[in-house]
Amino acid sequence: MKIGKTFETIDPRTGEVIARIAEGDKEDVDLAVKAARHAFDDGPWPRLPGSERAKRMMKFADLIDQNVEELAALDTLDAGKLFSMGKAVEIPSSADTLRYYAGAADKIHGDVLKMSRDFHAYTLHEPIGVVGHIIPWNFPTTMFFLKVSPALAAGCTMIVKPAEQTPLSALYYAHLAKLAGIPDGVLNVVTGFGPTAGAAICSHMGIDAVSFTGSTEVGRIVMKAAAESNLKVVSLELGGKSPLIIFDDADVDMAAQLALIGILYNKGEICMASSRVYVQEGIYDKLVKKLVEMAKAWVVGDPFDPKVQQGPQADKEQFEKILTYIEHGKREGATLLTGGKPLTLGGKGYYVEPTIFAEVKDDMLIAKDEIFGPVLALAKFKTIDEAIKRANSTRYGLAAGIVTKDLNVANTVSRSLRAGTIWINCYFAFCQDCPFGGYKMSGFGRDSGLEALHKYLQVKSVVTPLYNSPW
Ligand code: TXE
Repeated sequence: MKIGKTFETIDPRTGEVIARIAEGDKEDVDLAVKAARHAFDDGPWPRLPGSERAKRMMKFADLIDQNVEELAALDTLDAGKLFSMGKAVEIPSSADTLRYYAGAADKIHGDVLKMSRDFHAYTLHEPIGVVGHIIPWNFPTTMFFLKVSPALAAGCTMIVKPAEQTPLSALYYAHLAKLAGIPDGVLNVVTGFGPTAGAAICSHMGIDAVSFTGSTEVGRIVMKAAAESNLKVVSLELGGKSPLIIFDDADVDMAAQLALIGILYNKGEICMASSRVYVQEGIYDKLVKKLVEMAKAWVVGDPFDPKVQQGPQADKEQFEKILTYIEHGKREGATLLTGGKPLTLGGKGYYVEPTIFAEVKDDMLIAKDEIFGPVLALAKFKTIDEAIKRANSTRYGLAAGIVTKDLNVANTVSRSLRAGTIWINCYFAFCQDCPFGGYKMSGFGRDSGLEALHKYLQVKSVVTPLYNSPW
């Protein structure tokens, strides 16, 4: 590191500097990889019994629980996330993610194979090696643990690069990992920018796999760098434009609630947001009336205030991107039902009104692009086939929701939608047991669930002839 080189991390409530953070670059990534390589090639971590790795991961989880208020406050300051939600849900559930994978650490095993010739053969599931995790700013804690926990359980060592907008909690987690007895070199955090520190991870010859969450554009760059360096294993969790389909038989209040939470949770900065809502014609007017009423009553403000439901967007760039899309929506002829303006509270901060557009056509930019903000695109449909076709008319495929009381409709539609997660009569029903990731340009590979553990393992076949058998 060039000594003293730092960057500012900004409080999105005010636009003011919170702290100056070490700006890691290629040299720092080299040092981190050296430490991780040594910890993997010669250190105890991959060689410990799974139960021993599990004990330390459990301790790590307990330390998170003991520091929950401070950790939630860091993510609120850095990313504008609701403090109440961080404290009650996101931080504790990340501790549970560690516990979930700790429970799997001593159950990693291969198979004995029934060979068609006279051999005894079995498979070993071995840690993939040194992993680079590149994480975004919208869920600094959740994403950190969705990536780090299965990799720790698998016996990997790693370098984590948090997003430049939200480096604070990741540094705290590195400190807690040390207190939990995770050996030196196993979990390395390098703070810095994408095109420097992030790019150095993707092209590093000493890294065996990279797990990336971020934009589709950068996902392409990551794959290219991996291909042009050492063909490291890549997994990508990218953007989304997820549809929520509400059928005529839905309960109006419940469906409106799901549509609202689906777009406003975490101020719309969530890759699985239900940013396109298709409503069947029979329920359309009632549903839209309810939804608009609820959006108007939604409380935007300081995310430390327990009454507030939506804080500021994570940074100025995202704030401006959202406002630009709102202008596109107006220009393209969608009907603005509510919202559509920035909110400056006391003249400061990156707040955006909950915004609903109706009569959105599938070829409008606000129906096609990921806005990553509190902006909903509503459209009316007549038949199931039309709903399926329009829901699938996107380059993305991360998630989708269906609201209906009819089991046949729910089953038919869920099989027809090309998306990695389908929620029926719920939305964001998320927990660490359930794999999540994308179809199409939303990426590939899964975070969460046992699938994520296997992302950090590789399979070795061991074959030996049976006694006296000719080979
Ligand atoms: O993403 P980037 P940005 C989407 C969302 C958002 C848009 C842009 O639509 O509005 O992307 O956000 C690192 N090599 N998502 O610009 O740049 C970067 O430092 C290696 C969806 O913030 O992709 C950060 O750690 N790494 C998404 C991470 O990539 C690089 C979450 C994400 O930043 C890099 C975030 C490079 N050349 C944004 N350039 C989701 N799927 O949840 C940047 N990075």
